[in-house]
Amino acid sequence: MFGKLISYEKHNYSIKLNYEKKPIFVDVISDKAVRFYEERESKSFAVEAYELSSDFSIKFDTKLVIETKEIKIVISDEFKVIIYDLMGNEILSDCDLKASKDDQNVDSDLLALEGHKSHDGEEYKFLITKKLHNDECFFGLGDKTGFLNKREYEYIMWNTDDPAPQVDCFKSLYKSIPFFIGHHDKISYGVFLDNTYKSVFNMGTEDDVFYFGSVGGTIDYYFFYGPQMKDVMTEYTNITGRYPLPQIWTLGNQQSRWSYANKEAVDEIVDGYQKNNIPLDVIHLDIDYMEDYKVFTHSEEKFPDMKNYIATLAEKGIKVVCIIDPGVKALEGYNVYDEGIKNNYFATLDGEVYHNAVWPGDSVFPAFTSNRVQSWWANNTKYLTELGVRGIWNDMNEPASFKGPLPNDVVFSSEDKDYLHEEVHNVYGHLMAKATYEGLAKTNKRPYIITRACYAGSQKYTTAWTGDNHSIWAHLQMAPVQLCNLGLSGMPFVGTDVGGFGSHCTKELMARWVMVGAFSPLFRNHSAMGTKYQEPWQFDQELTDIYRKYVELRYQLIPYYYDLFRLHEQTGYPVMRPVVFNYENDEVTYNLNDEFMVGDNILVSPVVVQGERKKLVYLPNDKWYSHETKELVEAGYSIASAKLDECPIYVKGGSIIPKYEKSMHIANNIDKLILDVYPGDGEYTHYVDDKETFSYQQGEYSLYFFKKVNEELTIELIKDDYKKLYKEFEIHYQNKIIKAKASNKLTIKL
Ligand code: MIG
Repeated sequence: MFGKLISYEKHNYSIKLNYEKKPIFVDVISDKAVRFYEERESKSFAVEAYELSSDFSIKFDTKLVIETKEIKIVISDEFKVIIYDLMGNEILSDCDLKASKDDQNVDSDLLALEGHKSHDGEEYKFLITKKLHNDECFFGLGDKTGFLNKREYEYIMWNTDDPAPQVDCFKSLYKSIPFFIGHHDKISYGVFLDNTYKSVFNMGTEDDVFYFGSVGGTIDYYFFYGPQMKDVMTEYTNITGRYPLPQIWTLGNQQSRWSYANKEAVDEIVDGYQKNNIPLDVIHLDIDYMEDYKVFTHSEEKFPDMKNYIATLAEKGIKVVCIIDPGVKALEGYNVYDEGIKNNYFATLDGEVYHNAVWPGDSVFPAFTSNRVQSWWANNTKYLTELGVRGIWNDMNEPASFKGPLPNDVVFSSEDKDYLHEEVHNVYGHLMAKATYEGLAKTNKRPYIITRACYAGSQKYTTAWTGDNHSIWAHLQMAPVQLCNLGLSGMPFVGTDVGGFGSHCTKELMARWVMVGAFSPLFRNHSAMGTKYQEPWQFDQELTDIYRKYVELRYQLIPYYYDLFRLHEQTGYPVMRPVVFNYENDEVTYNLNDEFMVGDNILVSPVVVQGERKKLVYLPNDKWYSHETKELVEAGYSIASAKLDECPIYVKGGSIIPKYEKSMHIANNIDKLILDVYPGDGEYTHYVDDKETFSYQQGEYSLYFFKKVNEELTIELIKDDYKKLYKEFEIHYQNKIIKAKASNKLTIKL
């Protein structure tokens, strides 16, 4: 493909390798991040800009050797790349052994008769084959099904809405995040293939190699060195961006259903929550609030005087989020359609506006690739924000369509080029979220968007949910792993439909799901039309009480979550993470599917199997205390009690966890902060701002530093640019409660 390496040139700090057949470029971005690429045919959708590092050396004879302060890269003929750390460990290396994609000697036509496929049948434009290390594990890759460790599975990046219950053998789901973390010999690294065409990630179904490649576009991939996963996440999100701090209420409990189709239905839900004393912050309106499924309309019949109604809900502490699909009803006289037609905003095929069908029937699709279309869509969101809607839920943006998939050659035009569907399919949801972000940002509040489809870098604009799961145990088992892998793919604000979307939810499943849901960054109960209603009180009193218990716990932990979002914005670390993220030298964690961590301090080991009332818990080597009893629990395996209302939760020794008092809604101003302190020495930085606007980006925030040494806790205000500070601290330590009036520096004897 490339031939011999002949020479190299340096332009600024970008390196061009002249091969016999075609050149390759190498950008050293930091000591740990390097990009390898062919000249691109179009711009990147994920990466906006980066600076080049100048801090590296180059040697060339027949091979080009680049050395940074952390890694050594050897590039030779046929664009063969080997990357070492400075101890000489081989981290990632191209392999001469080629993947055997097409060698399966089977009659695929015959297999197809019974609905089987011999292989995916794609012609890949390039496949990059890497050596698989004996103990290598893979994480990330977006929302793919299956387990935490992706080794020995093959995935296809092609945003897909498949309503069948999603199981391990699914190759594609709604999202395409072509980024993974590899881990072997106690070293972590990351690879990001920035290619939006249909791509394959084969993580070792063929013995000694793994490979990735795409049906179109160009080779363009980044390597990120660890050696720890934390470093990899920081490097990857330096390139693709991070989730900006959310408004704090978005961390609260959210209730949805397809659909609460009128005002009465919504009132019933709000009342139900109130009567049952379960905290709630958000109600979601699914497609039926619209008039004939026309986006940026509402049904005046179902929601009379909607603006006023939303204001009444706001007084009760409830925010409204509305769904918006990309498909625009093709109907003359409907302003969104008319404007789009007049200005050529819609995708075309053979020069005509392209039609397919979605909820509104005959529909057309905005070309979000264009900046003009983005701004138009952004302005359209005003329709909702002026009604008082506080967030937008983007669905069907794979894009999904009822009359067969969009053909590959549908054209999405833009100011710089006409893109074909095959190139921008995987970024359609990403671009829709970007446009929506632009619209919501005009309200001067931090935008809240939830998307189903996305691409690498979508975390700059949006949260995500995992789409149409089912109320089945397999999907509860998948929930933490899927969310953890999304976190390791740069998306920190993610959740599943709590209780499951399709199928009827049982009481026991709901009890177990809320234990996972209450710890998921995005905490929303949602279910499909025709399935059992699954608001907490639809089961029985016992379940209602269990649900309340975990929602209350979530509300107490809100400041801890908010701090983790702040940490994410600074480092790229996920909020909810697999145990391996914090304990990557512990091999047990590589395949630990039924436990997860929230930050560095809290480990949750939920029951995800029907009928279980005991849980086999694994605690990595550290000091752990039961959150419930505060007792010390030995590291390693143990069996915890897990009655229907019990979820084993552990807190690391030395933790200082900030908590709020129980409340029915999340408030922006809080006078009292509780510090839940555990034996051992530790420290913690706590972040406070207005929880709603962008002023923190101008430095308007405060920081507290908590430190525990022996039996003494100090609380110090180390930055005070946000003026509404706490008035009181309440320290919970073992079985003591100590109250203290706030001041700039406090020392408390425990
Ligand atoms: O074809 O808007 O995943 O959450 O309730 C179904 C109706 C369309 C799919 C979403 C789901 C939502 C439903 N939507």
